[in-house]
Amino acid sequence: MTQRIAELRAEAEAAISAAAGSAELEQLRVRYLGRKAELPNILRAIATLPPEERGPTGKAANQVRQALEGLIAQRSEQLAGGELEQQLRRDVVDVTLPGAPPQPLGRLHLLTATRREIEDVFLGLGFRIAEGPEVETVYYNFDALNHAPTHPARDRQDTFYVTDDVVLRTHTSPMQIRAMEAQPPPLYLIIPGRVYRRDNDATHTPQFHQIEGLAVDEDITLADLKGTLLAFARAIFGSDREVRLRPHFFPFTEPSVEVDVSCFMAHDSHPPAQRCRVCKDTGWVEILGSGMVDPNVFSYVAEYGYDPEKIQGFAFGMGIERIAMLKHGVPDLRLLYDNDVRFLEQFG
Ligand code: 2NL
Repeated sequence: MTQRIAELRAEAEAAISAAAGSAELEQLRVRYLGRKAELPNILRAIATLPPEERGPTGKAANQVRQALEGLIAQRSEQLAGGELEQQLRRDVVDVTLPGAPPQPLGRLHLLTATRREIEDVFLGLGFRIAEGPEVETVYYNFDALNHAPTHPARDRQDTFYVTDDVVLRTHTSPMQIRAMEAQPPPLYLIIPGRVYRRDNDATHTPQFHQIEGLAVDEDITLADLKGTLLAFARAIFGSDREVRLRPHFFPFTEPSVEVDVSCFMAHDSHPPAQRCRVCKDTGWVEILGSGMVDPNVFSYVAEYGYDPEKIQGFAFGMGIERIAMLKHGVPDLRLLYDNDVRFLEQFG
C-alpha cells in the first residue's frame, strides 16, 4: 500500500507543478484529494487493513495529503501571481499618450456669424444691443412708426395678423419705440432679430432677419448717418469702400435714403466679357435703407423726453441675409435655410 501511495504522490506532484491555470489546479485538487479520490479512500479504509499495516500506511497517506495540499497552495499562489501580472500587462494604460482626438466642434450658422460681426461693429461705435418681441401690436409695428392706416404693408396680404391688432412684426423697429419709451435720449441702439412678411419666392422667405439702428441725440445730422454707415461698410466689406446715398422713401424717416457700398468684387476675378455678378458693372451695391427719423415718430414718444423740436435722430435697417449673401457670394437665399452641412461647413 505504501508503494501505491508513493506512486500517487509522484503522479500528483508532477501534474500540480505543471498546472497552467487555477481552474486546472482545482480539477487536480478534486482528482487527488476530493471526496471520491484514491488517497482519501485509502485513509478512510485504514481500519480494514491488517493491524501491522495501519500505522505505516496511515502515516504515509497523511504525509502525502499534507504535501499535496501544500504544493497546491504554493502552485495556486504562483498561478495567481502570474495571472495578475498578465492582467496588469493586458490592461496597461500609457498615460503619456495624447488624449483621444476631440469630436469635431460645431460652428456658427452663417447668419449668426454675420449678425455677431455686424453687432461688433456697432458696439465698437458706442451702440448698445437690445431685443424685443416677435409678436407685436399693430400700434408699435405700424401706427407709432408713422405708417398711415392705408399703408400697403398693413394689408392682410403682406403681413401675418394674429388678431386685428396683433401681428408678427414686419421689422425690428417696434422695439425702437419701446426703447425710447424706456429711456430718454441720448440713445444709440441696434436691434437684431427675426421678422415676418407674407412673401415666399426665390429671393424672399416668410421669415428673415434684420438689424436696425437708431441714434437719437441733440444735433444729429445726415452727416452722422453717412459717417456711421461708411465705418460700417468699411468694417464689413473692406477698408477701401465708399458709400453713396440715393434718395428714397420710408414712412418713418424724412429724408430717406438707400445706401450703396462701392463694389467689393475684385475686377480681375471675373471674365472681362461678363458683367460683374455683384454690381452688374454699376460699381455700386445696395446694402440698406435709412434716413433721418421723421419728427412724427418722435411725437409718439414726446412724453418720454423725445421733443421733436429739440432732438434729431437717424435710423437704418438692413437684412442680415442680404449682407451675408453679398459678402460671401451666396447665390441663393434658400441655401441659408436648407441646413446642408456642405454649405454650413464653409462658414462660421
Ligand atoms: C430697410 C429700411 C429702415 C428704419 C428702417 C426706423 C426706426 C425708427 C424710426 C425710423 Cl424707430 N426709422 N428704421 C428707417 C429707415 C429704413 O429699414 O430697407 N430695411 C431692410
